[in-house]
Amino acid sequence: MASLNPSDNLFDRRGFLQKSALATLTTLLGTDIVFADKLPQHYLPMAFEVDPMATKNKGLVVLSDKPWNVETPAHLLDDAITPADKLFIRNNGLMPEKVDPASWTLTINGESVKQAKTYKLDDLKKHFKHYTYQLVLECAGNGRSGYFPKTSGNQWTDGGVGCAEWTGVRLKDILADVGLKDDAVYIGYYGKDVHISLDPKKEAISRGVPMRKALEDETLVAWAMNGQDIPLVNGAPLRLVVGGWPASTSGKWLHTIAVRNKVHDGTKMTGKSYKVPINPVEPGVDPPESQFKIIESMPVKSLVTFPQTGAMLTKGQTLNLRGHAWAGDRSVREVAVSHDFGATWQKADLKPPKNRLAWQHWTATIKFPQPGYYELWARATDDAGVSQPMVMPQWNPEGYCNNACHRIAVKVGA
Ligand SMILES: Nc1nc2c(c(=O)[nH]1)N[C@H]1C(S)=C(S)[C@@H](COP(=O)(O)O)O[C@H]1N2
Ligand SMILES: [Mo]
Repeated sequence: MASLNPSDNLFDRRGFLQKSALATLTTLLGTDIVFADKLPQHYLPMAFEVDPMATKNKGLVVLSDKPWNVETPAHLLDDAITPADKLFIRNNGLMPEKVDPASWTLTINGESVKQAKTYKLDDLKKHFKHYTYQLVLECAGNGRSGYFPKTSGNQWTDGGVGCAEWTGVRLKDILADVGLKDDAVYIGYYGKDVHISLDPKKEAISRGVPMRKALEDETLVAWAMNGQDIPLVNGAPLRLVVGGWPASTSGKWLHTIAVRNKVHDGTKMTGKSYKVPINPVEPGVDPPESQFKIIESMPVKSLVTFPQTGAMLTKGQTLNLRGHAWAGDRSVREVAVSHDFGATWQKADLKPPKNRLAWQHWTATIKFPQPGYYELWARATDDAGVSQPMVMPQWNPEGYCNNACHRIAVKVGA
């Protein structure tokens, strides 16, 4: 719909939209930008960045097909619990074509086990107590497309996240049964997928977490998702589920867990993968490897899942806006929404999580003062008082952890 001439000088000296530019935008939009005077510096309404009014009825979006990476548009994440057909897919290599649960085994080995031990999948189910938790999985690269300058990797928008209900046994129960040495520092997983080059000596990915996270109650070795077998793409028949941390730590097609006496050094634990600079860098600056640290708990974030961006509302209609919020290892204390580019905020009604590390649902009722174009923003604050940034957060060379406020665009008819 709206298109702008890139040579147009839209902003004045101070970075605010020029009056003349505003007139052009209004013509292109076909309606008034109601809170145009509240637009932050250098802020271009969404309608001119992407085309929010044209995304209606779009399904899941394939970001790459080899390896397979698929994201879920925000409005398709409206369910309280993400159903299997709406959970994003992030593969680093080529997934196994088929798996056999009857012969599947899990081996626990590594420098820091007293003795390696192998369990059949059935034995895991028989020997250990079962637990079910709702756990948020979010790819650390979710939101990458929002970084400028652009960083390489899959250009996730908002949909590399979901919260399903996982059933399995606690990793800590298995590790206690195996017996650990005092020098255990980290765990590392190994999965049955293969490197994209088909070189059997290379792994697609082999990441892990420190013992303190591995031993949490909610860290599961799971065989079921939403009460059914895990879908093959999401790691059947067995996967690790580590809620609140980069989902890259939740190993799929899991066959081995190594208990390490040092930080796990598998594929994508080294180099700059899943790491951010220790000290904040100027956008575009890529410091040496020694200046990076591993991402642990993910930052506070939220999504507007209803309505869909592009919704057309009638004059006088009140809108029941809703979505989810999550905060890595923390919980969410408050969600606020704005319909005037962040000039004023209204507190949303926020539910507690079903269990630790589950996402929380929120709703808010919006009344619009007059017809025109609006953007609706949501902003979550975690239990430590940390909120989502309204614009791009700290830029980093690999484009991780973009937790800027999600916003949708709506029009209210005259
Ligand atoms: N074995 C294996 N486990 C893996 C991956 C992978 O490619 N292979 N991808 C990781 C990454 S980067 C993410 S974000 C999540 C994605 O889980 P999903 O595809 O079930 O949504 O799985 C993680 N576990
Ligand atoms: Mo990921």
